[in-house]
Formats: sequence, structure tokens, C-alpha cells
Amino acid sequence: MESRVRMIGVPLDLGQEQRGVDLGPGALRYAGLSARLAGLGYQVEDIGNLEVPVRDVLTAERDRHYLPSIAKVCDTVYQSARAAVADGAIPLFMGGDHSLALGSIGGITDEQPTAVIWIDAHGDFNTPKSSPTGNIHGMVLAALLGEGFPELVHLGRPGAKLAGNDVVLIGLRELDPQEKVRLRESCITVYTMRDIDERGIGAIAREALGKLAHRTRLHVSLDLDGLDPLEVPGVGTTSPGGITYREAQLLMEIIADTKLLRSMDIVEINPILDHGNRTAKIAVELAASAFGAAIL
Ligand code: 6HN
Ligand code: MN
Ligand code: MN
Ligand code: MN
Repeated sequence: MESRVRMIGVPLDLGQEQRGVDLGPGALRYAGLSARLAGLGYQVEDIGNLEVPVRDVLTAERDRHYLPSIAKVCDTVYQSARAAVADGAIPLFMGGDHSLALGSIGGITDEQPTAVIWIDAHGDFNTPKSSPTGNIHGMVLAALLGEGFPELVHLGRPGAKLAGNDVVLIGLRELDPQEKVRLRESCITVYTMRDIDERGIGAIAREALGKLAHRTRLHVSLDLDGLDPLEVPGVGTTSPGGITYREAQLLMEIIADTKLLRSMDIVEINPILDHGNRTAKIAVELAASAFGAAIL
């Protein structure tokens, strides 16, 4: 496995309404992400934050839910993802909201197909038609599979970036009515909170990896709202009854055992809503586990 990690900050908050997710990259840095990964033996380089326009100056785009600017930012994310893979580094994207995954997953799949484990309370599988909010962070996975705004679908290169059977969703508990129908009709593998409660996260993690065994590269897209807001209060789109810290740890440890992790997103941390940077600290521990930190 590559031994270099490249931290890339993406202070993007245009995909949703809550103010504060643009502060996520700083929160992860202050929580010691770089030192934690260096302590595991990785060579860590932090390339700083990509440029993201401040939403207060984008009033002309408000009615379009900032689609032009999101596409523009994701294009730079895409290029930096490609560059990291070409340089033999593992890109670690620090969000920002989940819309950055259009660029990260787009870029890392440019040369080689990659399987995705998407941890989230939500499906992020809306189209502009099915979305009740119009918020683009709820449309990311659909766009990666080729449905939605052309500006997003054809970002970086034309067409879909993932096939449905390259994706597993874990932690779902809040879907919009039409989004639910769309997901059922897709060939994405979905593990809801009910599945986790009934079968345990260990069994789910192993089965999920089995579903992705046709790929030799793995991307983890970690939306912190997939965890329980009692443990992780610093997220904008909270949904009760989520994955516990311990369950998330085990999931990451089992992912690490595969040694296939090649890239990761850590998204939706909102330090304004957090208590004492707890959410970023937990995210750092989860990233460490995904990168191979073992207790013994
Ligand atoms: N996220 N389904 C809701 C929507 O607005 O489409 C929530 C989406 C949340 C997206 O948390 O990344
Ligand atoms: Mn999400
Ligand atoms: Mn979410
Ligand atoms: Mn609207």
C-alpha cells in the first residue's frame, strides 16, 4: 500500500444550507489528523485548502443552489485527486460538505475503477426532480452514477463515474420518498440501521467488502452524520439513531484489514454546531483506524 497520505482541504459549504461546514478542514487539522497518521508510519503531506468562493458573495447563484460554483470547485477537487493517484499518494479529502465527493471519486476513478463504501445517514441519491430541498449534497451519489445535473454528471470526464455494484451504503436511516424508490430500483447495496441492529456491524462490514470484491481499490466516503449525533454533535443534517463510535471503529478496522484503502473523504463536520471539537477528534480516530491503527 502506498505509504504517503496527501491531506487536501476543501472548505466547501455550498451544497447545503447550514453555515459552518467550511470550517471542517481546520477542525480536522486542530484535532491532530496529520500527526496521528504520521504516528502510524505514513509520510503525510498537507497541501492546504483548495480555493472555494465564500457563499456570501454568490448571491446570484443562490436560486440555483450554487450549482456553477460547486461544479467549479469539484473540478479542482477532481484534478487534485487525479494528481495524488498519479503521484502514488493516498488523497484524504477534508470537507466541507459531501458535494466534494463528486470531485474526489470522479478523480480517483479516472485511471482505475474503485469501489466505494459510503457511510451516511442519507442516501445522497436524489436527482433535481426527486429532491425536496434542492441541496446538491443530497444528489452526489446519483450524479456519480450518471443521473442529475449535466454539470455534475460530466464533471472531469463525460458520463458516470461509478456503477451501482461498485457502491455500498452503510448507516442509512433517512431517505426522501422518491429517493427511497430510486435506491430500491438501483443495484447499490444498502445496509440500513436496521440491518446493523439486527446483524451487527462486523457481519455487515465483511459482507459489504465481499460485495465489492470485484475491485482491488477502495474509497471510503465518511459522512459524519452517519454516526449517532449523541456522540458526534458537530454535523448539519443530524438524524438520531446512528452508528456508534465503537461500531464505526470496527467498520474502519475491518476495512483496514483489506489493505485496499486508496482514498478517503471526511465530510459534513460542522464545528459551529460541535462541542469542543469532539466530532473532528472522533473523525481523526476513525481515519487512523481506517489507515491501520490497531489496538494491539
Ligand atoms: N448529506 N435527503 C436530504 C436532501 O436534502 O436531499 C438530505 C441530504 C443530506 C446529504 O448529508 O450529505
Ligand atoms: Mn452525505
Ligand atoms: Mn448525510
Ligand atoms: Mn430551491
